[in-house]
Amino acid sequence: MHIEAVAPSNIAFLKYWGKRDAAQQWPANDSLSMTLSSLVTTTRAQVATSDQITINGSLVSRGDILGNKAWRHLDYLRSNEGFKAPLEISSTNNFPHGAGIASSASGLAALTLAAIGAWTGSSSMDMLAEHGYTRERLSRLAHMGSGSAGRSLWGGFVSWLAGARAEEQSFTQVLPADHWDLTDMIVVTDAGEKSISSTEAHAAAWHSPLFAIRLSGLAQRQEQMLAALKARDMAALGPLLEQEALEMHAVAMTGKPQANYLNKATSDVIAWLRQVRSQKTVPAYFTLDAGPNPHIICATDRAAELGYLLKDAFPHFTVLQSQVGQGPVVRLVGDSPR
Ligand code: 2P0
Repeated sequence: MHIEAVAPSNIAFLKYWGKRDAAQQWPANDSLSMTLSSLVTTTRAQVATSDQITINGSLVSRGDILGNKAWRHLDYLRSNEGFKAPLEISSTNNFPHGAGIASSASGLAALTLAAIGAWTGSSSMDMLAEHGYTRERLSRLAHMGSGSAGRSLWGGFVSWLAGARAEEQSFTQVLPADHWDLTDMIVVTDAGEKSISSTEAHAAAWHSPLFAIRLSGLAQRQEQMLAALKARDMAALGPLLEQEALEMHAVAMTGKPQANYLNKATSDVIAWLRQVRSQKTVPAYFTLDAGPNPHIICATDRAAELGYLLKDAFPHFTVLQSQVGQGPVVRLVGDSPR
């Protein structure tokens, strides 16, 4: 029998960009995200005679680009939590890896849950909590693998607070999934690997002359964004989402080294969306992850119409669609091959 964890990806409305302390994964600022319902990583773990990690059907080793983060995190979890047993782990994403769709968030969250689940014999979130692994504690562990993974432990709208010291950072759900029925339509302009990893770009941000300016305005934006979310006010939330995404990319583009994640199609989709809005067709706004694929946020009751318009304007791009997710699930599964 295996422990299976299904963990969601998330899209940041307020971005985690820059670390105060890389060793402790202490972010430069608070961030705020929407958990995604349909972009998930499914990871199975089982106690075995030696460690093994399979990602999307391929065995990965410590030296592989694809496997490196997972191995480092497995090593970290084992030494930090004091477990000894080797684990056989296999993981699959239902969306393209490395396309700026935060596969590290869902991937490292699912790995944390599956590994701790297998070591403690816990086949649900409740059983994990009974073994002392509360959602908060699991968030802190997952975030050591990838910062944004800490937010993927929660459903709905999720806050990662930086705190005054690294030990004081915390993850919480600020609003539940059913608070506001939003849809994220991800226009996949390029599903390839990104040229510079987020981890490198977090360090490069400190060298951007725009970074200090960005940090000085974030508390106010955070307050406004939370108010817009609480009020379910798209006209207030939308411009904040776009300003935040463009500002993060302005910092990325002016860091050292520069991180240019956007492509021509990104600009085309953004220009098209502005036009859609100016014609008062659908109130929808974009945000961006560390990649070229615009995430278009709208009320779910307008998503079908937006999808139709998108298909008409960009017939060659895949559009991934997701609503607000409930958070991860942990369960016991049989040994059938995957
Ligand atoms: C976020 N991103 O808040 C921001 C916005 C991308 C754009 O967190 O070094 O993969 O593993 O902690 O979490 C991507 O960075 O970086 C990210 P590490 P991570 O979602």
